[in-house]
This record gives sequence, structure tokens and C-alpha cells, in this order.
Amino acid sequence: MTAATNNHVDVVVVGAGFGGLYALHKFREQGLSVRVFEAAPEVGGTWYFNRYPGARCDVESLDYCYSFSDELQQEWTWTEKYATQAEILDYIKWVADKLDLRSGITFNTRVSSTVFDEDTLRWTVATDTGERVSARFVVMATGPLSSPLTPNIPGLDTFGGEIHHTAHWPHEGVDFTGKRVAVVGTGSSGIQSIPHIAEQATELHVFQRTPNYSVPAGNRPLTPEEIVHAKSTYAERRQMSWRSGGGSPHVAHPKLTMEASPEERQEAFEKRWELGGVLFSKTFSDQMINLDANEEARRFYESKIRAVIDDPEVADLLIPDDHPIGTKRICTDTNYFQTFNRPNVHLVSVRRTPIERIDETGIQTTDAHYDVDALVLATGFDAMTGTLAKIDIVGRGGQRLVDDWADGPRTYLGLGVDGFPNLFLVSGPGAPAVLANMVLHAEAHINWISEAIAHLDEHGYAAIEATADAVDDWIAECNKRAEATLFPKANSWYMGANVPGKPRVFMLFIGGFATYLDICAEVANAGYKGFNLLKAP
Ligand code: N01
Repeated sequence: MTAATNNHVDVVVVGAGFGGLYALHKFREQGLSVRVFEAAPEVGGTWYFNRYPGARCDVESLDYCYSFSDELQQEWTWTEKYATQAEILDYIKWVADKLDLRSGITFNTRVSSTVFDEDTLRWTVATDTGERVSARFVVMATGPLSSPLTPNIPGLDTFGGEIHHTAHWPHEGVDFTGKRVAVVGTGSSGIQSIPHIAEQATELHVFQRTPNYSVPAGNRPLTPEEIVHAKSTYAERRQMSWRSGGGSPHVAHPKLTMEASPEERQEAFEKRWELGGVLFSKTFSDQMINLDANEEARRFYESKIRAVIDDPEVADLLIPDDHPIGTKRICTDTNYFQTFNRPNVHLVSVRRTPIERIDETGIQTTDAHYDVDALVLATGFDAMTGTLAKIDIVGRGGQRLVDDWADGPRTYLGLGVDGFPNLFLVSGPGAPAVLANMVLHAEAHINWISEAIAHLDEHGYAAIEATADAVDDWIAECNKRAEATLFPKANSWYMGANVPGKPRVFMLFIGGFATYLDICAEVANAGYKGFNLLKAP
């Protein structure tokens, strides 16, 4: 039996993105038998699917890559400060080939259920192709943003033109030349794709419900000197990232916002503005907990954005007024706001004039009909829990994860769930996940899981299971930390607020990446405090 047909293994990993690929490599090195199932025909996860024009990462390329192998770090050379989706996908494919990972992956196969057997302490994993695999451990590397949302707009299915979701972009690309286009949604995906679509389309109507904060990427090619420097100092760069709040080698200004003089504040904001993108929300360490501090950042932001938009009324519409800056993920753009200076681009505020329906020829709002040939949905994801909810995960006594999480996800450290022994989550709810550099975050989770499995094996245990008390305490801790910040003030996908009917809870651990890693290490060092270790029956 080859690795990819074996139906009795130590570990099943679901997903072959950054997390799943490293899991396969790490567990193999540990001597475990592993099967990886991937719904796509290729590795890459989110970077395989999200190939809309302009798609780039909002973490610097030198940091958004594997750290576990210095050989990989030294051999691969990034070309730009922020990598395109295509370059990241090339990198992931290169790693998969170099580490011979494809032989362990079953592609075009979606895991449909996984059911725990209390007698054998094993999981039976079933797929949509009819495979059944018995595994001791199941590792859900399914990604926090992997279930795209299509809005429930009446008449969407009657539209006569082409419809594309940014998260399911055609591989051959889309040519909008000569077309009238509508984009619905102005989150990261919309904000990155709109400038590119605007260059092709004859007319572009952008349907914005909530304006978003977006900071220019300041993207540029990396110079040979920068690359040499980065490669020769990678160890320090990574060390800083592991000890940081967000998994990147940047630290906040040493003073609190209001302690800094106005000149120091301005200088600090300017410096972060130059760095570009999402880290603007971490210029000062109190920016996300103190409304006055946040307001300083917001005012700086507003002046920058107003300066590049020609029409003050359009600027009024594009500048958020309903949530503190950073409480929704700050977008990272290239010429987004300048795009609204183009004569062929028109902003429609769906707040002022809601969409009533879509018909064969376009979009009808409360005050006008917009005739379009193509419709782009940049309408986001059922984040953090959406993909897990699509898999029928059945634990002890027939308990289903979806039922257990009906009032919001419940995990211990974002890694384990009571009632679901030997089921591990990667970068899921209850962890910093999307608040950190997702590549390092996935590495940290897989390393922790790998050590936990080694611990079980060394000490003659068959399984590990979070206790209900540990889960309750962890959720209380996550909530307490979130409530001490400004994050709950926004209707964000962090809060589940973008999905009708989803429980409104902050789904992440907000205490910082390094703090989180310390907690996970302490739990392990204390003999897996908060977990029950189970002997074979
Ligand atoms: O999705 P979103 P996204 N009518 O949920 C609007 C990561 N990411 O795909 O805010 C009208 O942010 C919705 O409006 P509102 C990153 O973590 C990273 O853009 O709900 N509008 C919103 O404007 C990011 O945060 C990168 O009022 C409707 C938009 O659709 C996350 O993925 C790039 C609507 C959805 O925005 C998600 O980003 C891309 C309706 N019925 C993504 N329904 C980078 O690394 C929804 N909307 C740079």
C-alpha cells in the first residue's frame, strides 16, 4: 500500500495549505503514518483559490514563509516586499516538491465526516469520494477563511451576465475589457481587486456597504542588498517574530500614544505608514484598547486618505465612521482610494441606497438601476468556523461539533475540544490565528501537536482530550481579554457579525502571539495541564 492509499494511519490531516503541508512533513519526520486530504487539485489552500486580480499577502514576504528549515529560507528568494498570490503559490508548490509532500496528499477529495469510536479511541474519516480511513489523530488544517460567502440578494441567480466570487476566481483569469462591471464588497479582497478591474472595465460601479480602513502597501521590488541582509540575519528576524505580538519582526513604539509628544506621534505614525498595511494598527501598544489613542491613529489616517481623493463627498463615503481603526482587519492596498478619481469608477453607498434585488441586466438599488455585464462578489467568508461546520465531526456519545458550538466556538487554546479526543485544530477559534502571521502560527500549532503526540507515545497514553473546565476557562479568558479591547465595537468577521444568525462572539485569542505561545508551552511543560491523557481501553 502506498502512503496515499493506506486506510489505517496514525494521522489524517485535512487541508494542504501552509498548515497541512508542514503537518505532513513534521509528522512524517516523527515516524508517523499520515494521510492528507485536500479538496483542491493542488496544494496551497487559500493561495490556490484566492487568485483574483491584485491578490497579495498583507504580511511581508520575508516573514510570510516557513521558518522551520533554514535551507528553505536561504534557497527561496522573494521578489517583492509583499508577494503576489502567484508567487506565494509558486513558493508553496516548490516546498511541496522539495520535501516530497505530494505523495502523501489525496487531492480533489473533501473530508465529509469524522466519527470518534470510544471503544478503540480512533477516528473514522470519510470523504466525498467514498474513502474511509481509520486514524488515531485528526488534524484540521482547514483554514480560517476557506468558506466563501455568497450574499443572499434576491434575484442573484437571475443575473444574465458573468458572476465571479473573489475566492473562486477562474484560473484562466477574467478579461473585463469593454465591460460594465459591478463589485459588491469592500473588504480586503474588494479593495485589492477594484484598482485592477477599474483599469480594464469601461464602467465600474463599486457597491460599498461599510467603508473600510485601508493602508497603502508601499509595495516595491526587494533590492539585492535587502535580500542578502535578510538571509544573513534570518535567525534574528525570526526570533523577533516569535516574541512579537503578531508574528512579524516589528515592535510598537515604546511610549503609549498620549505619552508621546505630538511630534513623536506623527513620526511614529509616518514610520508605520511607510511600512505599509495592517501593522498600522500596532503603531502604539494601546491603540486597540484606548479609544483616545485609537482616535489619534484614526485622525492621522483620515488626513492621509483625504489627501489622495479628489472629490470630498466621495472621501466622506470612503472614510469609516462606525468603528475604531483596526477593529476590523485593516486592508492593504495599492492605489485603492486613487481609483475613485477615475472617471469610469463610481461609488454606490449601499448604506444610503440599499440593494433591493439583482435582475437579468444588473443591480437595482432603492434609487437607481445599474446595468452591468459582469458582477464580482467580494463578499467574504464564513470565517473561523464555516469550514469545520461543513464536516460532520462526531465525538464522544454521538456529540456533534456544530451542536457543541451552537453558541460560538469552544476550544482549549484553540487546539483541542472536550468530547473530541485526539482531534486537533490548526489556527482555529480560540487561538490568535489571523491576528498573527499565519505561517509561523501554523508552524507553532503543528510543533505543539507533534510534541503532544510524542509525549503520549513516550508515556504509554493513547489519547489526549481537553477537559470541559479547561475549555470553559479558556473561553472566559479569551472573552475577558477581548472585552478589554476595542475589537467588540466593530461588526467584523472576527465577531461572526458578517454571517446572518451567527453567534456574536469574538472568536480569537487577543493576548498576542508570544504570550499565547508561552501559555501553550506552559500547558505542555506542566504535563498537558487542562487535558486528560487517556490509556488505551
Ligand atoms: O471579506 P470581508 P474579504 N451587500 O468580509 C460586503 C483576508 N484577506 O474577502 O462590511 C453588500 O472583509 C461586506 O460589507 P459589510 C483578510 O483577513 C487577506 O474582503 O458586511 N455588501 C464587506 O465589505 C480579510 O479580512 C488578504 O457591511 C456585502 C465585504 O462584502 C479576510 O480575508 C486579501 C454584502 C466582505 O469583506 C476577508 O476579506 C484578501 C451584501 N449582501 C482577504 N455581503 C490579504 O492578505 C457582504 N458584503 C491582503
